[in-house]
Amino acid sequence: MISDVSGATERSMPADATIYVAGHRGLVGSAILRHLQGQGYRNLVTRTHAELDLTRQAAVEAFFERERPAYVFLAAARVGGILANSTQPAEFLYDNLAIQTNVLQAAWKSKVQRLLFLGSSCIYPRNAPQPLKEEYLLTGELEPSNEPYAVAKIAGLKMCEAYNRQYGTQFIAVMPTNLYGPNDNFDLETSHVIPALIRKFHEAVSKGADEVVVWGTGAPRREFLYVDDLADACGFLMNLPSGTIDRDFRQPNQPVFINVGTGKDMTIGELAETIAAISGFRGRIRFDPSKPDGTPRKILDLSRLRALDWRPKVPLTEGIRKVRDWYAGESHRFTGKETDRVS
Ligand code: GFB
Repeated sequence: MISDVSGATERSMPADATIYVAGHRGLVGSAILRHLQGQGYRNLVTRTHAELDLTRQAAVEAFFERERPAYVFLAAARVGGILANSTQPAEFLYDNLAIQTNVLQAAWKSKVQRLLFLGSSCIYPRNAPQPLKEEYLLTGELEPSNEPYAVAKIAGLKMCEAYNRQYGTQFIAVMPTNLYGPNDNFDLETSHVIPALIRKFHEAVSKGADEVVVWGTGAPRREFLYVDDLADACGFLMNLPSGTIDRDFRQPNQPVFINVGTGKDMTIGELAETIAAISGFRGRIRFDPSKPDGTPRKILDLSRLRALDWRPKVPLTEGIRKVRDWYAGESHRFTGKETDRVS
């Protein structure tokens, strides 16, 4: 291990290590990039989608051969909210399987020292006991509204396990709860609930509308994590001494993944009221039960992460205010319909 820039704490990734952040323009990748820059890392490698299409195997292998990153954060993915997941099952499977297969294989071949794969809390069975422990993986049926995405992410973390066991790689994975933050997708058809509601309430206030429609019944419960907290957890986990969470990674059935969340959840109805209050909206909130609710509850068990002494810092209302302010500054960009993207 090498000391960090200030020399204050020890960490595994040296300040001059070559670190590739895949998906650096997306919600998660951009937060990881900000975090690493803030920590003094100065050899960060990024490629836009136009520069490197991660679904093309030859291009990915050539990139890894040329750049030889020592560390990789794999945050590139096809992502979206409940509607995008159910209307584009082919893209959610194909893009995610292709991206992660190509990157993990190239990372192994080019001898990457450690890789962190981003999963999702939707990998857990729909009816698993709550809070969701890592060991509940593959103990029951998945939530149908995002089964293709979940299957791809489960394949990704199983690939991490398989490569670790067979080839001795150090691939770890995090399963974050629902995320929100700047640089999110604010398209009303394809986004997740927080950006959608920030946009809906912002537009209602600017236009003087007296009603905002919220999908579903308002009863499902979700846990929300500010993306900078996730980025902090990712940096923290990548810097753990080898063996801390991957001690048993060569043994069958030992999870290489770890949940990241806040341990607190709320109903979608409560979330809508919170965002309405922050936005200064005083009209009516109408629920539209013709839209899907998705999984009834999804709260993560954080025992493994807490045992490592990591905690999130940004309270929900503070995080929502930050995103609302960011969106207000950028809202001119979101007036039309955004196209879906792999970020
Ligand atoms: O965030 P969301 O799209 O994804 O929806 P999931 C969460 C809840 O918010 C659902 C409700 O019950 C939605 O019906 N909701 C209310 C809305 N109004 C809106 C709205 O205007 N837009 C959206 N999008 N939702 C995703 C998975 O599930 O969670 C992904 O589809 C991924 O694969 C992600 O795992 C973390 O929490 O239901």
